[in-house]
Amino acid sequence: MLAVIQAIEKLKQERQAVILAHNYQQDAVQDIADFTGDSLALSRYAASTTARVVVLAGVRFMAESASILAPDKTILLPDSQAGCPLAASIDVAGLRQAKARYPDAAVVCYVNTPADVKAESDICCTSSNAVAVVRSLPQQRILFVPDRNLASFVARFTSQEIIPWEGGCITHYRVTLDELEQARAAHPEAEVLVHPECRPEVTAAADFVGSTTAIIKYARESRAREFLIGTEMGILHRLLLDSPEKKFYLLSPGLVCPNMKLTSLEKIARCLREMQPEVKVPETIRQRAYGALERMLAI
Ligand code: CIZ
Repeated sequence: MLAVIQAIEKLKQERQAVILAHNYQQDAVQDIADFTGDSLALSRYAASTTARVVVLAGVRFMAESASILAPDKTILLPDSQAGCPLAASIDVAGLRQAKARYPDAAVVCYVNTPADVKAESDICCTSSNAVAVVRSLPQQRILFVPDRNLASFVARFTSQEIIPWEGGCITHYRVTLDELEQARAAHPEAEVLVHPECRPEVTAAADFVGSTTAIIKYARESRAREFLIGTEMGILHRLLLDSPEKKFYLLSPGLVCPNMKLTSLEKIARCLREMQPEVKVPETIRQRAYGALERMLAI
C-alpha cells in the first residue's frame, strides 16, 4: 500500500495533477484525495484548481460534469467501467419523446445524468438544491429526470405539477421502511438521516433528508450523539473523521454502490501513468450542458 501511495504522489507532481474523490469512494481513496465532496463540489474544484490534470475518483457522470465546467483540464476516470445505473436510465431519444408529450413543461435534470441529457434540459439540479431550482421556475409543469424518488420528494414542497421520469438508484432503493423502523427500535436515541434518492416512505419517516454534503453538515451540527445513515456507506468515513465522538450506523447492509467501489489506489496510479481513461465531453454538447449547470449555479 505504501509503495502505491508513494507512486501516486510522484506521478501527481510529474503530471501536475489533483485527485478529487466523491463521498462514496473507498476509505483509502478518500484519504489520498486532495479534496472530497459531492459531485457539484468536485466539478467546481476541478474548474478552480490550477492543476492541469484532474483524477476524478467517482463515476462517469461526475467526470463529465468536471469536463463541462473545466474544459481546459484533462479529466481522468480511473476505471472506465465506473458508471451510474440511475444516469443510464435516461437517454436523449427518450427525453425528446417525453418533451414532445409535455411541450409546456420545463425540464429539470438531476446531476446524475449523461452530459447529452443535461444539454437537452432547461436546468440542472443537485439533491441539495432540487426544491429551490424547481420553485425558481415560472412553469407550472416540470418534467423531472431521472430519479422518481427525488421527484416525489420535491413534489412535497411545491404546488407545481412534477412529472417524474421512472428511474431510480438501485442502491438507495434497497432501504426499506421496515429496516428503518427496526434500526430505530434498536437505536431509539439516534436521528435518521437519509438521501432523497431513498423511497418516499423512507424519506417521509426520516428526521432529515439531504445530499451527502447536507448529511455531513447536519451530523456535525446536531446535538444528537447517534445517527442512522441512509445513503451509500462510503460517507461513514467522512462522518467519522468529521465527528469522531459520535456514532453512525448504516440503515441497511444494501447501501453499497458497486460502481463507486471500482476505483482503487492501483487504478489511480495507472491512470496517472498512462494518462487515460480520459473523459472529454464534445464541445457542442458541453456548451449546452454548461448552460443547464450555469442556470442552476445562478440560483
Ligand atoms: O451529487 C452527488 O454527488 C450525489 C450523487 C449524491 C450526493 O448527495 O452527494
